[in-house]
Amino acid sequence: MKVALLSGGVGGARFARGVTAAVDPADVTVIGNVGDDLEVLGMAVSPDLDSILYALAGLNDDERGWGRADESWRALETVSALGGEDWFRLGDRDLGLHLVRTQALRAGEPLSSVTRRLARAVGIEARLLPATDDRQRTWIDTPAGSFPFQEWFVARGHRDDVDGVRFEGECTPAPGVLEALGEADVIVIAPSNPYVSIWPILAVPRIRGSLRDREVPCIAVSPLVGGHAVKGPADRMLARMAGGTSPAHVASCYAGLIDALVVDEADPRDPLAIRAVVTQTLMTDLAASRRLAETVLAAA
Ligand code: FO1
Repeated sequence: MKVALLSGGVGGARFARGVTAAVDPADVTVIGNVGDDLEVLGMAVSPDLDSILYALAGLNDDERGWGRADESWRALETVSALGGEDWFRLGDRDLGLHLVRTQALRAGEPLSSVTRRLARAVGIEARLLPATDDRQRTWIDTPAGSFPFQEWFVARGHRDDVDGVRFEGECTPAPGVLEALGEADVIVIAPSNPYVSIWPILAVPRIRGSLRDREVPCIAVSPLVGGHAVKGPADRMLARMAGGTSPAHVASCYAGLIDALVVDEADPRDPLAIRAVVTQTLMTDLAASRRLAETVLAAA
């Protein structure tokens, strides 16, 4: 079964790992969000692609949810001591990846090509693609002003309420993205924050068009458990921007694009305009991620 998975960072990366355990990884294409990419200390950082890459390679830090396991922070200590930019924490091992990517991008290599090389180098069998090779940046509109995504998320600790989300950049899909969506037997939207992880992918017009015109099922997994985000601000954003945190509110983020929504047993069983699949969605370990992926794929 060929799977095309749209994914953000932490939750999406965990789910992606489950999908590659549930089916042949060679049949999986993960299309990652790049709206939260940023430049730190002159380096090009793609946090969501990296979370997925580290998770698929088994190199991720499970507790933190981002970055690498067995990380050290010596370079960052030096940066801090020298009064450098240290609000976005890059670990020593992580830095190595950013150096390689930044050099390649500066030499003119597209992000999708560098990502393919990095994924191969860490032994990933699945295909990992950025949604676009173009520069895309997510902006968050709040009562305190508009902020680039990571400034709101990390520097301000996502404390500001969100009035709106915007995506800067006119983007076309990265090579392979439309093909993966066209060849898939099922398209899956990972349990990621709809607004800041999945919407940037859907903001690429031809990706949205491909989902709208799909001939195969598209199934989204809700990132909420009992109306609460496992991590991050998705519940607050849904309450404010969609008017609530029920499965219907989550589904409204993907109107016209999905055929089913996978929701947790702890969520209300209100009738949905689309099919609801009820299961345990909390991914406490790899076995739980795999079980969730199997349930999602069986629902296709
Ligand atoms: N998240 C934080 O909350 N604080 C950080 O300092 C931080 C650094 C970081 C470095 C590399 C990386 O790949 C991710 C990092 N993240 C950090 C996570 C990231 O900001 C978010 O999880 C995603 O952008 C949202 O999906």
